[in-house]
Amino acid sequence: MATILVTGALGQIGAELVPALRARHGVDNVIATDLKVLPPSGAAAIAPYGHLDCTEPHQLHEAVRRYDVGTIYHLAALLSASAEAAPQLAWSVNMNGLYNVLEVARGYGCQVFFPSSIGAFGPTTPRDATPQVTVQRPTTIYGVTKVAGELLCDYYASRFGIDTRGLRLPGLISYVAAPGGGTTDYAVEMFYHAVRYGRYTCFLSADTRLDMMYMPDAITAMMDLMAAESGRLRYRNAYNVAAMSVTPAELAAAIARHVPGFTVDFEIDPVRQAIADSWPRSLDDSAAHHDWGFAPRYDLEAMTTDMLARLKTKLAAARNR
Ligand code: NAD
Ligand code: AKB
Repeated sequence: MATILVTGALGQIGAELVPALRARHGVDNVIATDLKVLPPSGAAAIAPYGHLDCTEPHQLHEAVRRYDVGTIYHLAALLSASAEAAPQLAWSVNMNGLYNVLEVARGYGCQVFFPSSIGAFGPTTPRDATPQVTVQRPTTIYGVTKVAGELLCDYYASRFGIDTRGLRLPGLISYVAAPGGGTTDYAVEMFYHAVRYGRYTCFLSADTRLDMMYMPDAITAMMDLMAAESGRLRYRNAYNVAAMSVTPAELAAAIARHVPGFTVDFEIDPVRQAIADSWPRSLDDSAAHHDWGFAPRYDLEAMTTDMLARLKTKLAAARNR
């Protein structure tokens, strides 16, 4: 088979997508790449691994040629809060990086996965049961790059016949790798602080409602979308997907049912609160259910139970090392 290349593979999603792809397609058929240069022992642990800066077209071209790549999962990007702190860099990585990926895909006929986000919507979007097709006027640089990315992927599909596919992902909750500078990071931080300290100071207000998903469901969704029969996909770029719509107060209550005495207080970060307030509270993901069988397994309670159990095991193992 032609191999799979993952950009931004050392991030929150890549840390779990790469092992899942390798389990399905074979270790040597999945090339992990990232901007980060790893020491030889680190690179060997996740081999095949290579340094790749997606803003450098020749590096992408060389990797795709050398490894006979047929599919690219393009994860490299700056997330919403990091992007707002460095808008010019965010444009360069998120837009030029995607453009370079699409151009190399055009040259070599690769299939491309592009992760869009709830950040592709803005304050004028209907905030509840946000439709698949609706107003997209985001007010963050992250959102601007996500909408432009969706459109660019659509363009490469219709103009050049490139098999581009995408998801509008909600905030992802996971325990393997830390999140990388997003607005929904509070949800992951809350779990770590609950296990370590029994208390957490949240940077979003108690009633800020956003969609979330547990990472195993996100990984399954990405792989299922990429394997779906092409003719069934009415919306290539990108499908709304969600699993639970929660507030910090509701997440704290769910954790407290397992961690007695857990408390949360609030110190609002105005930048991230403004970003969250411009995003939908819940997405309508019926098109994903209908077109390619999207079916998340984890609701708030199931995710919380699994997340706490795995995090406790992970942190205990780290302590005993
Ligand atoms: P992350 O920040 O954890 O990881 C991104 C990775 O990209 C990092 O390892 C970083 O080193 C790498 N990177 C940065 N600049 C690069 C460059 N120039 N070339 C190559 N690599 C570079 O992000 P993530 O959470 O894994 O998200 C991956 C993708 O999914 C992003 O496009 C993000 O917008 C999208 N997404 C994530 C979430 C979420 O909650 N995690 C939600 C919606 C969408
Ligand atoms: C972020 O908060 O930036 C991401 C996202 C929802 O796109 N987690």
